[in-house]
Amino acid sequence: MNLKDKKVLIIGCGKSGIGAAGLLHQAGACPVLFDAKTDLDVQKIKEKLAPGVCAEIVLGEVGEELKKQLSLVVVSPGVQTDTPFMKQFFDAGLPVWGEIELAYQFGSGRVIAITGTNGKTTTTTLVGEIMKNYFGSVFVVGNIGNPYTDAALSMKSDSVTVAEISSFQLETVREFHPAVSAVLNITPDHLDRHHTMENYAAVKASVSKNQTAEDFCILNAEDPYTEEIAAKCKASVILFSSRKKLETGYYLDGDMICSRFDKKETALLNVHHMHLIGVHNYENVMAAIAVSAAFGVPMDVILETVKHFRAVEHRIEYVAEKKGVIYYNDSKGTNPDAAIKAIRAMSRPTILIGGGYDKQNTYDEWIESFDGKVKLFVLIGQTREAIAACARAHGLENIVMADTFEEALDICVTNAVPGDAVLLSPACASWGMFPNYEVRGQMFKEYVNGLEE
Ligand code: UMA
Repeated sequence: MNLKDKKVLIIGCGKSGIGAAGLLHQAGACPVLFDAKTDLDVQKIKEKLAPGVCAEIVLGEVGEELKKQLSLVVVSPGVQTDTPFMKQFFDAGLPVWGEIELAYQFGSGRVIAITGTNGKTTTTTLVGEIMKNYFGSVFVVGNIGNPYTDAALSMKSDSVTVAEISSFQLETVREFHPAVSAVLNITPDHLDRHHTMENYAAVKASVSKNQTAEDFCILNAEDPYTEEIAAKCKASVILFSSRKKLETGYYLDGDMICSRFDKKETALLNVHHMHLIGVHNYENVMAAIAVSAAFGVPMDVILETVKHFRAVEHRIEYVAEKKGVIYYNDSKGTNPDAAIKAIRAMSRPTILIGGGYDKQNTYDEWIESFDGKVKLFVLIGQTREAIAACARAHGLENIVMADTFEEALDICVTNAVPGDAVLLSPACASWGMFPNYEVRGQMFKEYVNGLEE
């Protein structure tokens, strides 16, 4: 679509909106940044725009006059699309693209897209590192925190884009076509937005909707939705499994990550020869190997990168040991499934901080996974009463409520003894108390690093 001199409405003045405005300005369009929040500081929004980028800023409501002038609507991932507000644009026959679609339309080169409920950031970062060790021009973008639109116009035909793509972002892609896609796993999350698991799984599966027989789609053999996705997918499907040896694909056999193609089994890597821990991480590594090999990177480059790769920030991240207590930041544990992985990785008696924004998840499986390790459960946020009720129903007694994050941290420090772990792994999004999980994790780390040795 030629957007020269065309008025484009961008919904959301967050990271994606700012990125989209920059791209549209450079493409010669007239971006209008809109946000539903009327109390935003217009000056501050302008300061976030890259130097030289101009955009009209509208808060609160989109007037009829403006609506008539629009050629395109670009939505930020946090904007729900099945609302009366969005319906007015669909009804007006306007094309509605997500920020990912906009970037894809203006970007160049080949794309790798990684989605899934958990493990996206670790896998995307690892694949990005592997690509950087083999190709000259690599961009790591998307839900990971770097808007795709920020990078799109710097891409060349030989560029490689490694994109972490969330279900929110997949709702509004149209022609987005990755050469290699991966769906790492699908477990309950964001049901407040997608309403049912079926909807959520269908949105995740749509990462491969434009792929063709020349492309590859990497899927987890143990995921209940894999068969369904594979049946609809036109790309070559490559499976990985942490539970069984596969006839074809990548799998864990004891401590070894192996592959089998054309009936030939190859032992690739002993999991003790890498820094990542936990079966969920072995799955992320297998997915990263599968993605990178399908993309054409030689196996020796892939394995060398995997061996040196360290855990990403906010994901079961070791923060410090203070007075014999080890502090772990798992602020990225924003749903029960991610939080289960973190508590499973703990080997010490653990004081666990949980709770936050209500995404209408259930907490039984998470609490069942504690396995006697949680000596004190400190709860915060909107979900704290629901989690406490669930924990009590599962026989957990040591529960305390905190009104603020600081209070929760103080409670942890007062109650921890040498040999314990304190784990921030809330199983809930941070919204309501923090702008995002990064800020929550940073606050945790700052507090811990400020404690006496
Ligand atoms: N807004 C509206 N109307 C709405 C909803 C939001 O105007 O109906 C406005 C808000 O007032 C706010 C702005 O939109 O000013 C925020 O937009 P956004 O929520 O899309 O957030 P961004 O800052 O653009 O960040 C988004 C992703 N956020 C979400 O999907 C919620 C970031 O993922 C991503 O890193 C960034 O784009 C760059 O691509 C974060 C995330 O929490 C990390 N993702 C979820 C997850 O991982 O579980 C999906």
